[in-house]
Amino acid sequence: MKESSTRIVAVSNRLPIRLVQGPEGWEIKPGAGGLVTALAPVFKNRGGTWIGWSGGTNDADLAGLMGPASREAGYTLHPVPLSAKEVADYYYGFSNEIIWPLFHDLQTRCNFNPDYWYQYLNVNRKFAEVIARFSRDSNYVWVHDYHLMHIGQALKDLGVERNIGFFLHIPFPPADIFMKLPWRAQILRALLEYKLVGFQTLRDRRNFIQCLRHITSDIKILGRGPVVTVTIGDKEVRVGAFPISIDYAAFVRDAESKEVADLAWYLHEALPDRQIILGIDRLDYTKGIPERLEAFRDTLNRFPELQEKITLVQVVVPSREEVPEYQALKAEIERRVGEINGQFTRSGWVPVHYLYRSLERTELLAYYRLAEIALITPLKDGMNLVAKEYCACNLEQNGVLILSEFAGAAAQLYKGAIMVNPYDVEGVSSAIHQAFYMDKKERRARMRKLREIVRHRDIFWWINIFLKAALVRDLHAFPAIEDYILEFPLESQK
Ligand code: GDG
Repeated sequence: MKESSTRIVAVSNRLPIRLVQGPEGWEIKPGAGGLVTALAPVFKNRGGTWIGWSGGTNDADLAGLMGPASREAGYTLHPVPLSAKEVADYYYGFSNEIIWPLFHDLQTRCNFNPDYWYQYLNVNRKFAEVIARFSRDSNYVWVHDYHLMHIGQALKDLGVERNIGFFLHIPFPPADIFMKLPWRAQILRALLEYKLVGFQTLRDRRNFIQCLRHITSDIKILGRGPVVTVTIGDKEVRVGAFPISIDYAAFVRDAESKEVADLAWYLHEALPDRQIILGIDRLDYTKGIPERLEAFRDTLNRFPELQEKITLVQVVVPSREEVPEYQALKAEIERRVGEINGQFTRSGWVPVHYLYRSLERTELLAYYRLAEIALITPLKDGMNLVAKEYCACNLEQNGVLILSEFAGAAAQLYKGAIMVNPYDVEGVSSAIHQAFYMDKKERRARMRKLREIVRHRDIFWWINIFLKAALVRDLHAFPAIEDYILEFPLESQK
């Protein structure tokens, strides 16, 4: 199979589109996620197909819209129709009440309901049927993320042979956590039905291989470096670490625009003589928002001289709002914001500016440009693209990135960022203090380093290395160990 000309079939839980209710019924608009933006030009060049759920539960309404939407996108879209019950048990249930918390090391939040598992199998089989129908054996089928770990197995059960690879966007947990999953062996065996399994970091890959050792002793690892070959019996699977990234050039270009520059100036003018600390997260308990607010409160208590000199702008993007756990998290965040502002606000200074909404791209980039400090402290995160986007947009190179040790991005960015344990309230607050007083020279040196890494290892590089690992016959042709697979050394060296 040739790398450059192989037609790709991308498969993800959601199609890269948004459904919008227009005056004459549903309208389809292009999606805006990083993966869509990255894959779209590649697909346009070599042709491609995207398979996924439309986001609705009445696909009959959409049937006539997919053709025009595909023509507009430049690649073909095929929806996998799902009923409300399937969405409830496969998506909200198995994916988001079991795999999401478990893979972020939060096993006490898991609801191991067996019905969810059966529905997960059922929906993965439905995806496999659509793949079987709309792909050929000369295609490369690239499956994305934790909702669809069983597709390789489902295709095999259907007797369909494809060159198929999988990329996990979230972390893979250590064995003592993963082994709590009642369906652990089935999931591991299903993942071995892919020809390539990709993770964000070496840490995730090591966890995966350790879990495999729990279900079999007949395992060999061949090779070294970012991609290795795992053999189990007569099965051979490539397993690699491929840190996802952003379209660096597009972020720089847009951040340079007059619109973004003007808005950044205007927003900062409203908060003169202060350093702005920025937090941007989807509403999710993995992002460590309450812990971060505690650290900010601690900063104001322990370093009172910083009062009126720092402002935390915390953007929380609404997500999974119909789930009670997320409603409770929102209430908790709002309670803490209220307490901090109640305690510290002075005339002309409100310590926390809290925005509960999604920002337009221009506004998002303006905040990235203007913030002197980015405070990115997830409890655990596959990668965290916000960290990379902040660096790309920091054109003046005067920003400081404070980053969680438990974000996948730590492996690449730890040398330029101030690294923190998000559970360590005083550690994070000391990092804020350090960032506040960091001089221009050090800021510039660190930010340069960070931007260089993100520029060099952008989203196009990511697509290329994944496809190379999937399609080269001989892994010796694969690049040797390079900076991108460095691991964050937890205690030894910071
Ligand atoms: C999963 C993994 C992994 C955020 N707020 C706004 C907005 N965003 C955009 C950001 C960024 C994206 O959303 C968030 O990406 P993250 O990587 O931070 O997080 P997840 O959504 O949890 O994604 C993660 C990722 O997959 C990719 O593999 O990095 O670890 O959990 O691109 O810019 N965009 C706009 N307005 C906002 O208010 N327009």
